[in-house]
Amino acid sequence: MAGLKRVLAVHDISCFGKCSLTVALPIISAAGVEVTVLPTAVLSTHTGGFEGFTYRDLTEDVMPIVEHWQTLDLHFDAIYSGFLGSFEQIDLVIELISRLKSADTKVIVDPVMADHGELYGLFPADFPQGMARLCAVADVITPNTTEAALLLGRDWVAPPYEEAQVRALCAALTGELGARAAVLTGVAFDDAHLGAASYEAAGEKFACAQEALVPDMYHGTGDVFGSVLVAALVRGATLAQACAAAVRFTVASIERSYKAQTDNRYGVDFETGLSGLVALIEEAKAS
Ligand code: PXL
Repeated sequence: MAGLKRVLAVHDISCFGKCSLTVALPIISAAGVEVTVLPTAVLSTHTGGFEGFTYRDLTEDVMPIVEHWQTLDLHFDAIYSGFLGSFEQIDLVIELISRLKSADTKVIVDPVMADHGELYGLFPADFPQGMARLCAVADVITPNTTEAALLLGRDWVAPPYEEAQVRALCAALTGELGARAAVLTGVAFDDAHLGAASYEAAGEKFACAQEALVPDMYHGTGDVFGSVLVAALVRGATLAQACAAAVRFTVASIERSYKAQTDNRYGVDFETGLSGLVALIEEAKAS
């Protein structure tokens, strides 16, 4: 009997600030997909712009949780990893993927570590090399342009970009890192639009999804984007369709927060869009 599709989300819980598991869980569930969570750490807030946050590392709990699940013979349609706090956690995620993946499990890795040309201050300079090892076992990786540059050992180039430049970067992410497909976020071809590009190495399929730019920056948008992408893929969308749905949902969430002028650190209003998420994904699948 076919039940709900099931995603394993491996991220921290940032208790306040709407990112990581507090975003992945509601969004993927609202898309009609069951979510199993593996929290890698518990923080009082995310690390973007807050001082004095707490950080409870859960590295020691990861393998016992995985070993228990192995006794239950669970099946995951996707494994989705995000923010990881250490090299040890990167290795544990590589190990848990090899233990929990079935032949039809899609592995989506968001190599969260940098933005706007800078590696986040809490990571050592060689962290991108560890993330590159995790990307090698992924079906889809979802770096922003800064993370892409760091993963490939290149200098970051600020937007706007030429389409050929973005396509070449996506091809390098798959060709040099070993992931089957890449979704590059933070892609802009002019000053008025922002979106993402997707590339599948098999068949060299390249597509771009762009929406009107909202002139402000909010935390947690990468996790909103990744969660919709994962949910859409599990619901049978192609990579290009999933990417278009994720861009649309994320930009609409940003627009609501921009209109409400809420604190940028507090995340975006994705909640208002949840009731329309299944329709949005199905619309993207039909186009
Ligand atoms: O949104 C990614 C993310 C997840 N978790 C933590 C973070 C960040 C981004 O800064 O700090 C703890």
